[in-house]
Amino acid sequence: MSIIAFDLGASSGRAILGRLKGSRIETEEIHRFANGPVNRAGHLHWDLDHLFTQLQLGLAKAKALGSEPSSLGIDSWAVDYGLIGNGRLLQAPYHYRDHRTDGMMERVTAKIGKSEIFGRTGIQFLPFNTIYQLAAVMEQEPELLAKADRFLMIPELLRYLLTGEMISEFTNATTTQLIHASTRTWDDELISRLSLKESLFGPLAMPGTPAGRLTSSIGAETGLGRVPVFAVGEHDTASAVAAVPAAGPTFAYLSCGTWSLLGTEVDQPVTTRRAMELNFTNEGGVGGKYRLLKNIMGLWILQELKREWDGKGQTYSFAEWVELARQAPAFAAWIDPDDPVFLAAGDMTVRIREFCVSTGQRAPEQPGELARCILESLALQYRNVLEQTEQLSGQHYPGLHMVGGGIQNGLLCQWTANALGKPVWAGPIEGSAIGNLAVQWIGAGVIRDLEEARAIIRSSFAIKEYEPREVATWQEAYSRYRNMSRSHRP
Ligand code: ADP
Ligand code: LRH
Repeated sequence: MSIIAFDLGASSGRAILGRLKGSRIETEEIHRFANGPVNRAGHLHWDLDHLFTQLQLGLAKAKALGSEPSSLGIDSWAVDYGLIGNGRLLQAPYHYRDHRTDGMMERVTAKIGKSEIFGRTGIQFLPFNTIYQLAAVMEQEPELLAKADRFLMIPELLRYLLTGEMISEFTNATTTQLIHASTRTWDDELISRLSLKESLFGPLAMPGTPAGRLTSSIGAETGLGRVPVFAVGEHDTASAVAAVPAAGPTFAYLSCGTWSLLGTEVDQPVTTRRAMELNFTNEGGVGGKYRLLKNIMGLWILQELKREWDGKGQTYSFAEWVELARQAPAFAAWIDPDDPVFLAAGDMTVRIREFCVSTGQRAPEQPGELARCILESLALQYRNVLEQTEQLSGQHYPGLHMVGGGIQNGLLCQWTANALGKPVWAGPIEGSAIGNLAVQWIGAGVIRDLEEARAIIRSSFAIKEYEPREVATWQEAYSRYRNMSRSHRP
């Protein structure tokens, strides 16, 4: 019996068919498609129609393969949402990198202090958190909020189109920065202090709960019938963390895709002053856990560099970019990948060069030099954030689990091991989709719990170990990187 995971990343989406054979998971990628922002009247949006069409195509492919899925689940990137009025989507969802939120976080936190927001929600301050997006709508498009009667996040919107039911999901909801960290439900006080309607925010389903069935029309169109749909860890990072093949409760992970999410799993949120100063987050996890982690800008910078050079007619695949980086001189220049200058879409070459010049470094010029600068900087920043995770959790991690599409970049995995002076265990690549499948099986009672799911994942997928090399050289590089990034930050 198969089940389907739809995993929608910021750069690509996929449908993965999963089967559990004894205590072994088998997966088959049946559909993959490109995803990205669309520019409409000067604003960045997501094309929900495109995503929905791709979901339907995925279902059709499952049927064509003779599969009769017993359930499906959808996960996607966090924070983005749509507003529903009279059952209809009022506007294409905005992309979290759209500029309409510029300055909104500062405005909201001037009214409700940062310590209060963090104390209540435990969520990191990112300028695109839903709370600041909604504050922007309130200022810029109040008529839209007046018409809205329901708020749904991306997987929930798609689930609604598939099933006709509007159900919010806990892990993704935490990324709005509107969920109370200890009650694990909408923070009505915070919501009303923002002058938002409490009625917009519906009841929350926990990962692994049934959330409707395909409507009869979609069931008939696809020929699959009224397949049950689960609420899974609908935040892709929650699904990715669920799939980390760790053997015990104490582990560190890096979910490596468009973003790099590095941290650990905890039983209770860490909402100390230090956690706030380091801008860590406590996002809701699968199995009642919290994900204590930090966002690192990640391979987004390389994706945008690639897109820019593609546009200039110099087209390289990711594998070629990695090769170019390998051949470029080592430790020539670094960026602080988390500098806000790298957040927005657009040309990265000039921003990287300007960053290097402003920090007294020689600016990289050639594609390989630029790629090397990004990848070395990411590896060094991973060490920095792993040390911060250890500080906050009081735990020591013997190595780092890496999951996600970014682990296809073996050079980055090796450099991460070198920078940490610890081994990296890379796998599985499709972490989010596998976590999505696992939560459906837990919901169906086929897998007992998260611990059993991780044991099954551990024995089902190849995990590649990278032993640290050139540790002394990287240690010295790390000291210089820290001085560079410390002196740059205000
Ligand atoms: P998301 O789910 O956020 O869209 P993925 O997990 O699919 O992201 O990871 C995408 C990243 O994986 C790309 O930015 C790229 O850097 C990296 N990547 C993909 N394919 C390869 C490859 N063949 N070699 C090296 N890196 C790759
Ligand atoms: C990764 C991710 C991350 C969020 C960002 C918006 O795909 O979900 O966890 O912070 O996208």
